[in-house]
Amino acid sequence: MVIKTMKQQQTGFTLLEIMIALAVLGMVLAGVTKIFVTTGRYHTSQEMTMEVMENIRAVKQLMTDEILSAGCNPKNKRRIGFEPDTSDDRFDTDANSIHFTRDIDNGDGDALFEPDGDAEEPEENIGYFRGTTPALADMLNAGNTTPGTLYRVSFGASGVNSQPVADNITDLRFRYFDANSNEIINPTNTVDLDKIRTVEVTIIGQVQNTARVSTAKRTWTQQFRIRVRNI
Ligand SMILES: [Ca+2]
Ligand SMILES: [Ca+2]
Ligand SMILES: [Ca+2]
Repeated sequence: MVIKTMKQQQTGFTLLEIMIALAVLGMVLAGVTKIFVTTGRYHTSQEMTMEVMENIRAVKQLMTDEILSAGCNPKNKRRIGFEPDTSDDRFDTDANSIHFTRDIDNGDGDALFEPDGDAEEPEENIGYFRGTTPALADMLNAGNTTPGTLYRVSFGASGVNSQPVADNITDLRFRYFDANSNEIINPTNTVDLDKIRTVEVTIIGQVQNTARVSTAKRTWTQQFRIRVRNI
């Protein structure tokens, strides 16, 4: 009789049992969902970090290649090198920007190294600066940690062309050193500019994890020195 009663009880679930089972399942699913969301955010943050790092690495390579050939002037027909600009803070050679010329081609469209005595081709007249937009009013000074874009400028016959090369950049700083490793602070004239032998570049990129309650910002710094070959 006792056995029969137990068998009868085992034939189905009571409403209470189903409710408890559903509640437990709900809690388990909530936990699993939370893990997935957390993992997803982790990956997004990792991807952002990788993207910023890759961008800065690419810019470092580009800047190194270009600054290495600053002042390249085999024909020596005119002054070529680091450029002053008294009217526009984006286009001078100081702490927040760099501007240089080099004679590496004649602009005939082939890929040969053909210096022709001038630096009139777009690839021969290059600059870098940082801003929230390419406009002078939105330029960011060295030490201003507002996230901005690093722009590469080329000065050609068709005008000034500012191209974004890296986003989320929270600092860009240039320092200049002469042959004796003495720092040249704010070189304003060609006499000072022609003494530059080494350029130190500091680029800081930011990755902010928006999923976190904390406002802590993670940054990634690249600092490198380029010994100029041609001056
Ligand atoms: Ca400047
Ligand atoms: Ca050529
Ligand atoms: Ca040229």
